[in-house]
Amino acid sequence: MWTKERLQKFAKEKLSDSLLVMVSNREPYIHVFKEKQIKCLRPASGLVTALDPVVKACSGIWVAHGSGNADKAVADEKSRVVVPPQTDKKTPTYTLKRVWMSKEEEEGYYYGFSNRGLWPLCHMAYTRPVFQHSDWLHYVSVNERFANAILEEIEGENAFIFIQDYHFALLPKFLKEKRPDLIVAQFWHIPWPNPEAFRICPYKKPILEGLLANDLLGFHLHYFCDNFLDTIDREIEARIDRERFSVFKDEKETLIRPYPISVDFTDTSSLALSKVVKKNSKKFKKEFDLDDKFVFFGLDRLDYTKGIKEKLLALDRFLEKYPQYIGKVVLVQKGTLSRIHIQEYKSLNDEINTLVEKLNWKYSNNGWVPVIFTRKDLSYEEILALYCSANACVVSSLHDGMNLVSKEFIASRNNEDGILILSQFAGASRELEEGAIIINPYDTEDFAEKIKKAVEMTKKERRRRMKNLRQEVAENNIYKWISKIISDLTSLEK
Ligand code: GDG
Repeated sequence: MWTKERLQKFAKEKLSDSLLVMVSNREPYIHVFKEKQIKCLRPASGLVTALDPVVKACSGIWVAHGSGNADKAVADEKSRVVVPPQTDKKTPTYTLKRVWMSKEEEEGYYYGFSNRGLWPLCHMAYTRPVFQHSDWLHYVSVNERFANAILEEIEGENAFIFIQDYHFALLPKFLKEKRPDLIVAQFWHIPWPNPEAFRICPYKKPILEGLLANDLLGFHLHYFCDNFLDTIDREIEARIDRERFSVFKDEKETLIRPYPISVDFTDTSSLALSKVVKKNSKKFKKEFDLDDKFVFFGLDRLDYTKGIKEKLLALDRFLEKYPQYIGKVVLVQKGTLSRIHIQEYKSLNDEINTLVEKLNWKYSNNGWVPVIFTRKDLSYEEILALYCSANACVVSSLHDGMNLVSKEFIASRNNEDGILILSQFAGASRELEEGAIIINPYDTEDFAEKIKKAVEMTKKERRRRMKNLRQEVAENNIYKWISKIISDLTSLEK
């Protein structure tokens, strides 16, 4: 079984001769002004939880966009800061190097090309991608700036560079042009679409050439790897080696590999047993009046790929068909505000408000309403309290690379009870199909039937399924994910 400790030892051994450089858009520690003081916060992110111990173990460098309002105030003249703030000599630390951006650049690179272009291009949710040339130019220049920041830090040293996500499709090429000796890997956290969908992108060639500068390119699923290889086949002059599962472009090889991401099962499951989570569970049960109800819980960023509208429509159909459940079930849905500068996200927010209002008006009965919708910022302990207070978690994504909510829910169910309703279009459904109730979020009739199935499932059947799911996530945890990548990355060196 992979644990944080085993991973730290493994990473230290494997990466001992080279510097490890992690690259992501979002930073692992953020400095903000709060009541005239500077506070160092850790953004809630599964990825940071997984990668932070590795960078610590290797005393590496993390390069990310400095987005906190006090980030500049604490950084040195080379935009660096040591994290986490050292409390004693024993605490392992590493260097966080911040890359600065103007508002205009952030608008073009992040909100524009990354999230109005690549995000809808890669997710089959029928939201049309927007490609603006000015956004593309910002995307290019920000990728170049990250490359320069990395190169400045690793001057004269051997290094492994591990890049996260679709914000940096060009970065591998910028790095390799100046330092062909570097070992560069990238993980693409979202789906890779089929060639028909990808071919509309006006910048497809530089994107593919950028990605092929990687030595290793990872996706969540084998299926996304296949889509990527098919896209290369269609769009670029390169040789695909199906045996080695790699691409040769100008004699340079890029390995393409599936690595299904996961969660820290042990930490999540023990935190779910803590006093603070129990206290929060009680608080929510009282505040939302959850006692004696069958509670469904949903946790999604407010994103059109997450199928939140479809979830509400299915609940509506369920109550319409089975009115005996009016007053007896409730959906607690947390919607985390996201990318709200983008028009499609604003409109989605409005549509969801209208739907919730409509549903609650239609069925309200003696103070009971079917949907409790909250946008409140919640701590991880509060999220876990909601996972623990629910009878079932509903993940209805229209398309999702993996979906960590489904795995966190499973990890938090120490009582080995609880139901996961999971979209067949979330990457997680490949590993979890044995224990979850699988739905097609577009099929409202069937989705409503599956809600009924969940409410009526026997305890014995629930436990059989949850046991199965817990075994799967415990074994295939986040530390296994990163250890496999490190292992493949270091084997490239030889
Ligand atoms: C992308 C891919 C892939 C949410 N609200 C709060 C909060 N969260 C946390 C959850 C979970 C995470 O955010 C969401 O992760 P997902 O995987 O579900 O979705 P994306 O954000 O779209 O992530 C996805 C992932 O990358 C990793 O590769 O699985 O497919 O789209 O951890 O708990 N956490 C806290 N408060 C909130 O209000 N503390």
